[in-house]
Amino acid sequence: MSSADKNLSVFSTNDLPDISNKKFAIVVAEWNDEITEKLFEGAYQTLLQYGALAQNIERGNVPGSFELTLGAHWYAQREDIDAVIAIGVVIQGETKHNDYINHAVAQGITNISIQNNKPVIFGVLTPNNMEQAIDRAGGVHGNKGDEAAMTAIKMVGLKDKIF
Ligand code: DLZ
Repeated sequence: MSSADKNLSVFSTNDLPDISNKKFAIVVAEWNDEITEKLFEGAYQTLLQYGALAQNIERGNVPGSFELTLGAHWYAQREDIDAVIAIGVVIQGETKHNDYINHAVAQGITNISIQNNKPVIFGVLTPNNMEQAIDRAGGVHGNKGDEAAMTAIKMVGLKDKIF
Protein backbone atom coordinates (compact mmCIF):
# COMPACT_ATOMS: atom_id res chain seq x y z
CA MET A 1 0.00 0.00 0.00
CA SER A 2 1.45 3.39 -0.95
CA SER A 3 1.57 6.43 1.31
CA ALA A 4 -1.19 8.03 -0.78
CA ASP A 5 -3.46 5.01 -0.23
CA LYS A 6 -2.92 5.28 3.50
CA ASN A 7 -3.84 8.98 3.37
CA LEU A 8 -0.61 9.84 5.14
CA SER A 9 0.87 13.34 5.17
CA VAL A 10 4.35 12.75 3.89
CA PHE A 11 6.82 15.56 4.30
CA SER A 12 9.32 14.60 1.66
CA THR A 13 12.61 16.37 1.14
CA ASN A 14 12.28 15.79 -2.62
CA ASP A 15 10.51 19.11 -3.22
CA LEU A 16 13.22 21.67 -2.73
CA PRO A 17 12.09 24.90 -1.06
CA ASP A 18 12.42 28.48 -2.24
CA ILE A 19 15.51 29.61 -0.32
CA SER A 20 15.75 33.11 -1.75
CA ASN A 21 14.73 34.58 1.61
CA LYS A 22 16.65 32.09 3.78
CA LYS A 23 19.88 32.87 5.57
CA PHE A 24 22.77 30.47 5.90
CA ALA A 25 25.99 30.53 7.87
CA ILE A 26 28.99 28.45 6.86
CA VAL A 27 31.56 27.87 9.59
CA VAL A 28 34.93 26.76 8.24
CA ALA A 29 37.86 25.22 10.11
CA GLU A 30 41.26 26.57 9.08
CA TRP A 31 43.12 23.32 9.70
CA ASN A 32 43.72 21.53 6.37
CA ASP A 33 42.53 24.66 4.61
CA GLU A 34 43.54 23.38 1.17
CA ILE A 35 40.63 20.96 1.60
CA THR A 36 38.22 23.03 3.70
CA GLU A 37 38.38 25.83 1.10
CA LYS A 38 37.19 23.39 -1.56
CA LEU A 39 34.42 22.12 0.68
CA PHE A 40 33.40 25.70 1.46
CA GLU A 41 33.36 26.60 -2.22
CA GLY A 42 31.21 23.56 -2.98
CA ALA A 43 28.73 24.43 -0.25
CA TYR A 44 28.63 28.12 -1.19
CA GLN A 45 28.11 27.49 -4.91
CA THR A 46 25.42 24.91 -4.23
CA LEU A 47 23.47 27.35 -2.05
CA LEU A 48 23.68 29.97 -4.81
CA GLN A 49 22.75 27.42 -7.48
CA TYR A 50 19.57 26.50 -5.59
CA GLY A 51 18.48 30.09 -5.10
CA ALA A 52 20.16 31.52 -2.01
CA LEU A 53 21.27 35.14 -2.34
CA ALA A 54 24.94 35.93 -1.78
CA GLN A 55 24.04 38.59 0.79
CA ASN A 56 22.19 35.91 2.76
CA ILE A 57 25.23 33.69 3.17
CA GLU A 58 27.73 34.43 5.94
CA ARG A 59 31.06 32.78 6.55
CA GLY A 60 32.93 32.48 9.82
CA ASN A 61 36.34 30.82 10.20
CA VAL A 62 37.39 28.93 13.31
CA PRO A 63 40.94 27.68 14.02
CA GLY A 64 40.24 23.94 13.99
CA SER A 65 37.38 21.48 13.77
CA PHE A 66 37.15 21.27 17.53
CA GLU A 67 36.01 24.93 17.50
CA LEU A 68 33.26 24.26 14.93
CA THR A 69 30.72 23.51 17.64
CA LEU A 70 31.03 26.86 19.37
CA GLY A 71 31.30 28.80 16.12
CA ALA A 72 28.20 27.06 14.78
CA HIS A 73 26.40 27.61 18.09
CA TRP A 74 26.97 31.36 17.89
CA TYR A 75 25.42 31.47 14.43
CA ALA A 76 22.62 29.07 15.34
CA GLN A 77 21.60 31.35 18.23
CA ARG A 78 20.87 34.16 15.79
CA GLU A 79 17.19 34.25 14.94
CA ASP A 80 17.80 35.46 11.40
CA ILE A 81 19.94 32.42 10.48
CA ASP A 82 17.91 29.49 9.12
CA ALA A 83 20.68 26.89 8.90
CA VAL A 84 24.35 26.48 9.69
CA ILE A 85 26.87 24.35 7.82
CA ALA A 86 30.00 23.30 9.71
CA ILE A 87 32.98 22.42 7.53
CA GLY A 88 36.17 20.74 8.67
CA VAL A 89 38.66 18.00 7.85
CA VAL A 90 40.13 15.84 10.60
CA ILE A 91 42.80 13.55 9.25
CA GLN A 92 43.78 10.45 11.17
CA GLY A 93 47.17 10.81 12.83
CA GLU A 94 49.47 8.67 14.92
CA THR A 95 47.47 9.29 18.09
CA LYS A 96 43.76 9.19 18.88
CA HIS A 97 43.49 12.96 18.67
CA ASN A 98 41.27 12.72 15.60
CA ASP A 99 38.84 10.37 17.37
CA TYR A 100 38.36 12.79 20.23
CA ILE A 101 37.83 15.73 17.89
CA ASN A 102 35.43 13.82 15.62
CA HIS A 103 33.27 12.54 18.44
CA ALA A 104 33.23 15.90 20.20
CA VAL A 105 32.20 17.75 17.05
CA ALA A 106 29.59 15.20 15.99
CA GLN A 107 28.02 15.26 19.44
CA GLY A 108 28.39 19.03 19.78
CA ILE A 109 26.71 19.71 16.46
CA THR A 110 23.89 17.33 17.25
CA ASN A 111 23.34 19.10 20.55
CA ILE A 112 23.32 22.64 19.20
CA SER A 113 21.05 21.65 16.35
CA ILE A 114 18.48 20.37 18.82
CA GLN A 115 18.97 23.18 21.33
CA ASN A 116 18.46 25.83 18.67
CA ASN A 117 15.81 23.86 16.77
CA LYS A 118 17.46 24.48 13.42
CA PRO A 119 19.59 22.52 10.98
CA VAL A 120 23.27 22.47 11.81
CA ILE A 121 24.92 20.32 9.19
CA PHE A 122 27.92 18.09 9.82
CA GLY A 123 30.18 18.86 6.87
CA VAL A 124 33.26 17.33 8.46
CA LEU A 125 35.46 14.87 6.62
CA THR A 126 37.09 12.18 8.77
CA PRO A 127 39.53 10.58 6.32
CA ASN A 128 42.40 8.23 7.07
CA ASN A 129 44.75 10.26 4.88
CA MET A 130 45.02 13.31 2.65
CA GLU A 131 44.24 11.32 -0.50
CA GLN A 132 40.84 10.32 0.87
CA ALA A 133 40.21 13.95 1.73
CA ILE A 134 41.09 15.12 -1.80
CA ASP A 135 38.79 12.45 -3.26
CA ARG A 136 35.88 13.94 -1.28
CA ALA A 137 36.63 17.61 -1.91
CA GLY A 138 35.92 17.78 -5.63
CA GLY A 139 37.66 14.51 -6.52
CA VAL A 140 36.41 11.06 -7.48
CA HIS A 141 33.88 10.95 -4.64
CA GLY A 142 32.42 14.36 -5.41
CA ASN A 143 32.41 17.34 -3.11
CA LYS A 144 31.00 16.74 0.36
CA GLY A 145 30.55 20.51 0.71
CA ASP A 146 27.89 20.32 -2.02
CA GLU A 147 26.18 17.53 -0.13
CA ALA A 148 26.27 19.47 3.13
CA ALA A 149 24.58 22.43 1.42
CA MET A 150 21.91 20.19 -0.14
CA THR A 151 21.23 18.73 3.29
CA ALA A 152 20.84 22.22 4.73
CA ILE A 153 18.41 23.20 1.97
CA LYS A 154 16.32 20.07 2.45
CA MET A 155 16.16 20.46 6.21
CA VAL A 156 15.16 24.12 5.93
CA GLY A 157 12.33 23.06 3.60
CA LEU A 158 11.27 20.22 5.86
CA LYS A 159 11.14 22.51 8.89
CA ASP A 160 8.89 24.96 7.03
CA LYS A 161 6.53 22.15 6.13
CA ILE A 162 6.31 20.81 9.65
CA PHE A 163 5.99 24.07 11.62
C1 DLZ B 1 45.29 19.73 16.94
C2 DLZ B 1 44.62 19.30 15.68
C3 DLZ B 1 45.06 18.17 14.99
C4 DLZ B 1 46.20 17.33 15.46
N1 DLZ B 1 44.50 17.79 13.84
C5 DLZ B 1 43.47 18.51 13.34
C6 DLZ B 1 42.87 18.13 12.13
O1 DLZ B 1 43.24 17.18 11.43
N2 DLZ B 1 41.80 18.89 11.70
C7 DLZ B 1 41.33 19.98 12.39
O2 DLZ B 1 40.37 20.60 11.94
N3 DLZ B 1 41.91 20.36 13.55
C8 DLZ B 1 42.97 19.66 14.03
N4 DLZ B 1 43.56 20.05 15.19
C9 DLZ B 1 43.12 21.30 15.85
C10 DLZ B 1 41.88 21.12 16.77
O3 DLZ B 1 40.70 21.01 16.02
C11 DLZ B 1 41.73 22.34 17.72
O4 DLZ B 1 41.77 23.52 16.95
C12 DLZ B 1 42.82 22.39 18.77
O5 DLZ B 1 42.88 21.18 19.49
C13 DLZ B 1 42.56 23.56 19.78
O6 DLZ B 1 41.30 23.38 20.44
